[in-house]
Amino acid sequence: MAVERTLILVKPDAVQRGLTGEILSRFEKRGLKIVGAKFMRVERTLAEQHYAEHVGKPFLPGLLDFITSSPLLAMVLEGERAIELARQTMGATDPGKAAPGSIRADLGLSVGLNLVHGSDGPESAPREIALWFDESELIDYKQATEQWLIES
Ligand code: DAT
Ligand code: MG
Repeated sequence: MAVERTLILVKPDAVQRGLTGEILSRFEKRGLKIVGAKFMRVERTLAEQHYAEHVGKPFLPGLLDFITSSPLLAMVLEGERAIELARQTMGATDPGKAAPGSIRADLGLSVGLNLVHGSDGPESAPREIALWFDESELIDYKQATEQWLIES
């Protein structure tokens, strides 16, 4: 099976409600590893690029206002089938329709306040990761471990 990387955003509603650790923990418990993370207030231009696929949709202006309103935690997670696994762990966009046990079903309040973003496929994941992170901000676990073993 293929090891993949996916972009996860713990959105401002999750941060404000004190759910950052709970959400990160759920991804970690499913075996996904953190290869990059930053806590940041998002610039409007980055938010527009990130949500470019939604241009023309009525909810986009509100979504951009919300995502830029206060800091969020942006992360790159890695693992076998990470993209699909993360989407499953998050649950469907609408918390009311998300599978029980998923982050959005258990903790989400509404379609707009659904706590988390995750890349939706093999095309969007690398595009989104490149938007949010420089390659130098990401860990290569294999190389890092080997280097440590050599130096210790
Ligand atoms: P997802 O975040 O599950 O990939 P999406 O890409 O369709 O969902 O939409 C991006 C975000 O936009 C979503 O997490 C919340 C918001 N959104 C989507 N549809 C919406 C709607 N009908 N009303 C309000 N916000 C919406
Ligand atoms: Mg999406």
